[in-house]
Amino acid sequence: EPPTSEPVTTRFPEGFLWGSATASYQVEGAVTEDGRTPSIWDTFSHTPGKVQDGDTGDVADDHYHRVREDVALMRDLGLRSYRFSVAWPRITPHVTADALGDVEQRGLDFYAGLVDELMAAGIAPAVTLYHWDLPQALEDAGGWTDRRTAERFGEYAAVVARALGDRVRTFITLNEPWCAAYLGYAAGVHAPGRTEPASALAAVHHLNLAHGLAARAVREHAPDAEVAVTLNLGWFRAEDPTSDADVDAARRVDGLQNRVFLGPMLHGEYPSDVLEDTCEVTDWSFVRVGDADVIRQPLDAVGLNYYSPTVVRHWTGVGQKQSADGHGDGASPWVACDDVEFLELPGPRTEMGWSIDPRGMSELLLRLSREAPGVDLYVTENGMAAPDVVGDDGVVHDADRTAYLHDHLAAVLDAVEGGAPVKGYFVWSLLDNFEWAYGYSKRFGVVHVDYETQARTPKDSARWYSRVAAGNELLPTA
Ligand code: PNW
Repeated sequence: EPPTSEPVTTRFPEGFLWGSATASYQVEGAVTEDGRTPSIWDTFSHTPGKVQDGDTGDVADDHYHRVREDVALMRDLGLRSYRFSVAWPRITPHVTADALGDVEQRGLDFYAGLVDELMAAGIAPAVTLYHWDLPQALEDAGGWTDRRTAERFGEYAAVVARALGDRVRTFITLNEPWCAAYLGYAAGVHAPGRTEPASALAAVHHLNLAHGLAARAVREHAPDAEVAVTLNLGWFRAEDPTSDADVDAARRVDGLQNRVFLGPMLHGEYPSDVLEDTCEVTDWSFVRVGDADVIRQPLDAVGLNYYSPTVVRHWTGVGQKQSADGHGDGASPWVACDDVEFLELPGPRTEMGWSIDPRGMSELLLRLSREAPGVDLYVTENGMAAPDVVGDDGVVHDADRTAYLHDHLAAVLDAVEGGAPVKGYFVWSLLDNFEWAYGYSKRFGVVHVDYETQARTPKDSARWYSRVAAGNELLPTA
């Protein structure tokens, strides 16, 4: 059984923002419409063997054509915010490493129309500027290993901020740069599918730089909006907290996943232990004088994406190495961590194989509140993949997902109780969608999508979540 904490109060703070989240490539489809050019995910998903069952985002949830219906759905569920991402190749489809190129008005109009629909429905837009769909032309010139990608990203951010900044409450510069860098450039399981550890660290730095440049651009061109970043921080524990070697393993992975972003973004420097741990892989010569000042920008909010806990131990080099991070056979996202083992935890898992432990969510929110005093916090993603259990009534009865959401919302209340300024929660995801390398085989939605008909049907979890949002209070699951 997952450890379920019973919070002191079941009420959320006044004005708590109840939302749901999606990402452009996962839901939009319409990949060749209105001037959009390919992103690295079009290329990757169309490369045989990269995505399960050969699935692509060509159609996805057809959200591009169903925006009105999807906004009405959110309104009917009583959700008060929608976190979506802007597809960069819709906005500047002819960007090159050296020039942003023309702005595609039809792309901007699509997002402006979505924002207007949301506002009319009383739903606050939270816009992610980068959720992994890098224009392919930029990858061809080096992608995130090339600093010009960060420079162009700052210019693109200015375009979006100018166009939407009068109505958008929150701009999120990046979604999960950990995934973009390490899954894309080291493990190769995400686009662009490269397996080059040194490139992954260059990508980390240029994503940090991109964040800083975009944060600055949003501040300038959308002065009334909140500036935020979304990180998937890991909750790492040593298997044996009395073992120095295990504790050191936890320190290393915390450095690679958490502090390599939090350090420069919040404190203006890379942690020296991370630089040392990775010195065999790279000399970090891509970091230039002045970059630290660009990356450390004042932030109004930090978004946490949290799904699962991680327990590590030092690997002695003897026997079969455990790798519960799902990268057992292939290249690892864990650069310079050959001596770290990722343990299979006992207890419940989601359909992704990810262990469930909501304590990580409260711990990470509390950590952020200490490390970033005065900065608001959001849970920008949390949710669970689960197989469909369709009843005779045609409705998905996803009791496991409802329990998962309940226990994680209880963890949010714990964090609030402990002083963390959590201002909102976005369930991942509004809709079943293209789950990256898993294609359509994994369903994260609180609303079911029939991929034949594109019919949307709220699952039990959506009904429950809707009642929680309406009352601003955690409810029992049954
Ligand atoms: C996040 N991992 O992705 C993303 O922001 C979403 O787009 C995605 O659909 C969601 O979580 C569910 O997976 C992740 O391998 C992908 O550790 C992979 C990992 C973590 C997060």
